[in-house]
Amino acid sequence: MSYEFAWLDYRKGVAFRAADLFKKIALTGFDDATAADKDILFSAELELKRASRDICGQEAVFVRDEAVSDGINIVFDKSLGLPEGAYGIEIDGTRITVKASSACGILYGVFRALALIRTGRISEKQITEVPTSPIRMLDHWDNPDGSIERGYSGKSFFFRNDHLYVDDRTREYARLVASVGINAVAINNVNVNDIATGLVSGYDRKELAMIAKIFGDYGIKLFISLNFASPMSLGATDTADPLDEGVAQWWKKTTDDLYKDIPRLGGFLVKADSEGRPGPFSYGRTHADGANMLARALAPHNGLLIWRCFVYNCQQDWRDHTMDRARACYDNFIGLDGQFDDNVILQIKNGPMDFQVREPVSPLFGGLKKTNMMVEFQIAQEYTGQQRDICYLIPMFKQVLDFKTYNGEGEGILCDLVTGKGLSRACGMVAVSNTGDDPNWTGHDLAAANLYGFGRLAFDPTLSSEEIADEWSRLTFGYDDTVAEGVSKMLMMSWPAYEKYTSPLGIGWMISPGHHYGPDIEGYEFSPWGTYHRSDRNGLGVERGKTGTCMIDQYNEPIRSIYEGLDTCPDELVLFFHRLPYDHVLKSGKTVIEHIYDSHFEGVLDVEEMIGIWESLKDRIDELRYKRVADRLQGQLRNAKEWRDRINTYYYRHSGVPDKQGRMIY
Ligand code: GCV
Repeated sequence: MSYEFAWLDYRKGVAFRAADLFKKIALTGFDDATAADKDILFSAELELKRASRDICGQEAVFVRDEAVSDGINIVFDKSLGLPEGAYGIEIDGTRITVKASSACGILYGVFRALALIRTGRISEKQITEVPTSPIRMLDHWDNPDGSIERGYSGKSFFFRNDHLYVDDRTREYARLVASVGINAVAINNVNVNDIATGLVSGYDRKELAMIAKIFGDYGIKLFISLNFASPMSLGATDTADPLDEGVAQWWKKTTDDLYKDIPRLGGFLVKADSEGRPGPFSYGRTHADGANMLARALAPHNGLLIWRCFVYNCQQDWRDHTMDRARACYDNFIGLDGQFDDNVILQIKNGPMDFQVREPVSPLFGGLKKTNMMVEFQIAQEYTGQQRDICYLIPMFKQVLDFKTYNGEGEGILCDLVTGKGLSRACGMVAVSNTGDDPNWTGHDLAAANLYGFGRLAFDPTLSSEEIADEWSRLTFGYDDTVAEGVSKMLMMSWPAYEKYTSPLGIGWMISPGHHYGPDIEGYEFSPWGTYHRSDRNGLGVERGKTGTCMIDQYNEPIRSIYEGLDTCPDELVLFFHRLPYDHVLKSGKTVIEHIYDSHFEGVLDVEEMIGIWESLKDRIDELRYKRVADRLQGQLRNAKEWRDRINTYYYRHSGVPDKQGRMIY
């Protein structure tokens, strides 16, 4: 499948005085670099070549180790002491200087300088950027047969017909994600089935090494998702017990062999004891036992073991109101705090449930004090419109990152905890990727803003959602204020719109089972998955306070009291934490039922407004992309109306309360 260049299409965008800038490019310190650094520096050089050609139609003239007064200076100098990945950019008339002490810093600085040129921001004189998260990662849920679990942008470009696949697109992908600072990528699904199990032990090793090399050229470390029961599944042992000497030996040898071929491998990612995957529970062992055994195999190679905390009982009895899936992540891991080795990182989903349009922050972040943590977001829009509906998730991620956990070390802002502020911990941010082999990478053209935005945010969480939207729009659609304003407005209204027309007030789910697109209010209500809303004629919601499952007690004070109190719990989460009657008056002054009706009518109006904005940009956007987005917007409108009418009708029939405004409810 052919591919487009997304936000890296240098033919788009106006460059002020660009031709002058590209007259001469001086590379300093490149020749003294190590071999690994040289590979990354070479990618930066290629980028400048490409930009010169595409932005101003001229071949770049490079000089070595001399400063130019008109043009671009790239200075690789370890003695500057800038941290890994950090860079400085100085702009002075017709001279731009990019400086860094690491090869990645040079690469990121070059990408940034080019973005500044293309967005016309070269009036900013001096910039120094230090990446906030040590690890900025994408997890792909790609399967060897080419399918992608929760993939909405075509097939995998890593796998095809049960084999790894390497072509131009592999490099183009690395370039794309490195341009926003991504430095770690897991290429295979965390549900590791059949053939994928063999990836650690030799299957398609040549191709795996090729991918790792291409990633390495862009400063990206390759991670492999593994099957906890690999030695058993591959017939080498008759157990996967993490405390069994034979099992540990198998992992050690397997890991040593892997590093012989792929010396810069990042490490492993593991989903264990979750949704049918094997794990230490089968042997009466803890998740610390399981993680540490693997971490010890990786430690001699400086590898990292990323262990997911998405562990819950998916065989729940819906009749049992005492069990609460929202408690599971905390309950399963809090007792293990301090028991994990230094090279283990716990990967915790942003919310206690599963990537819903609105969830509180997982209480585990504020509970763990002695454990490395990463926050896991999902930019694949599994529950948020599947890249058919627009849902710009950066504002949600920012709310999560800004959350104060009050973990006993001051406010314990989540962003600080996962970026290791003040501590030298292994930690960071990860997103489940939203890419596939569709020409535009993300199915919906506007979904690329989430890919771009996640990388930018992981690098610099102080950026605002609006800034990221504006920057992405200008880089993608060209330098046009009207387009940037319109597209940014659409993006900024999209998450609230999606929340309005889907499940109300933080309760989540109500999504079609299995594929998770479109409404099915009782689809999961009598299922074993633990995702209930328990609506009846009296009200709806799960009581998670003191009179219910006590999940609220997992939070630290003062959050616990805020969520417990009906007068303090924020409206948008009130049905996540409490069971309420339809006539309960929210802080907004509306009753629950009024809120349900109003928000659903508003959500559809918001989609109509987005369509209007897009139509107003028709002559400013190329035909192909204009039409692709226009078509998807019509689909989004149909979806929003379906949700509105089903939800409103369901709650009208359950509550018997008519709509005050007499709008059409069926
Ligand atoms: C990879 C959700 C998804 C699953 C996914 C799982 C996970 O339950 O529906 O497809 O499996 O999350 O994060 O492991």
